Amino acid sequence: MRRGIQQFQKGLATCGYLTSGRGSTRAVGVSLVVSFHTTTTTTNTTNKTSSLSGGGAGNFGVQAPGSSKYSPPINHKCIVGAVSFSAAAAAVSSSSAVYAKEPVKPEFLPKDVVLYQYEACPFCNKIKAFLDYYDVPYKVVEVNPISKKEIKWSEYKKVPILVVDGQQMVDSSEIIDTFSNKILHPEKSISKEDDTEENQWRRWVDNHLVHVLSPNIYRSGSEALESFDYISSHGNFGFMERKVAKYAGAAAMYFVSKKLKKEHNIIDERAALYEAANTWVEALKGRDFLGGATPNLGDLAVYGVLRPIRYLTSGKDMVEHTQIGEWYTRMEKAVGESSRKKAEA
Ligand SMILES: N[C@@H](CCC(=O)N[C@@H](CS)C(=O)NCC(=O)O)C(=O)O
Repeated sequence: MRRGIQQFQKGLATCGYLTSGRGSTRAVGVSLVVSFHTTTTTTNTTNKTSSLSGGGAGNFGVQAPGSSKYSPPINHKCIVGAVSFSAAAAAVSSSSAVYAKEPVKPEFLPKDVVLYQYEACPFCNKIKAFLDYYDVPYKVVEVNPISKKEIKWSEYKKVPILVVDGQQMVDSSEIIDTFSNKILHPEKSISKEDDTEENQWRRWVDNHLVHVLSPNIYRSGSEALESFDYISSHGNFGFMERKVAKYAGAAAMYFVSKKLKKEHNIIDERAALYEAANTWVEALKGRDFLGGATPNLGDLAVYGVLRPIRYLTSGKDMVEHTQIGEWYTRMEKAVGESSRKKAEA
């Protein structure tokens, strides 16, 4: 039983936006030991010790692409909130525009696409936004975060994993690179190294935006519970696992998020979220989408990682306190219904 609980708790801390890395938790309720990367935090109801040894889960100091201070997002750290941006609101173009999917040419469509995922994982949602927008039918295998038995066949132990006509693809940005070269422009391969505006913002998503999410969705006890309610009700958990996940996971991640905040010099997590949202709106420069009249991979990446939080308290706050709402609504319309259903029908 105890081993089961330990395994279970380890599973709780697996999602990148739960922990931003590999983690383990021990001893439900009374004490929680959470370790990830090189860092260990021990929390007890009466006693709390932590050793913060760096090796962070992310990179909060990345300047937004286009900003004069922008440099490639590698091992840069600075205080979130340092990026200033003009308050000039991006003029949103007429609401009469019709936003729709961009279906892939049938001859380029793969026959069989299977996504191994956690429903609430931001990286997995990035892939789903891409597949949905390009109307690529796909099946989903929800992975149990504790046993991971659904991906036992793979050496890669994270999600998303996308299997396209039998070929395994891993890492959300790599998957999108490979897959978009295959289905969108098979005649000309585009490298993710190309320093386009689209790629810069895709990197900003991976190196900055995803790391702002955890401190926000676990900001308070009630928000952590709300998040784990969502995660445990959408994930592939056994009956008991689901029950324990909600409370043990919420408690563990509440403490982890405080540590992440410290590690990344975040003073106010909501301010960091609002700033990221406004930075993104500024990047649009008045266009409907980063891609102009239609979304590009930058739009899909931002939309994908924000999708799991949009209707949580943090996502609602973000829309209420920033200008991102109109773009988000356009994205919802453009991406439309999930193409996942088609494969399952
Ligand atoms: N860079 C990867 C990150 C993937 C990732 O961290 N996935 C988390 C779920 S959100 C995971 O599977 N973690 C499992 C683990 O660390 O053991 C990507 O973009 O796909």
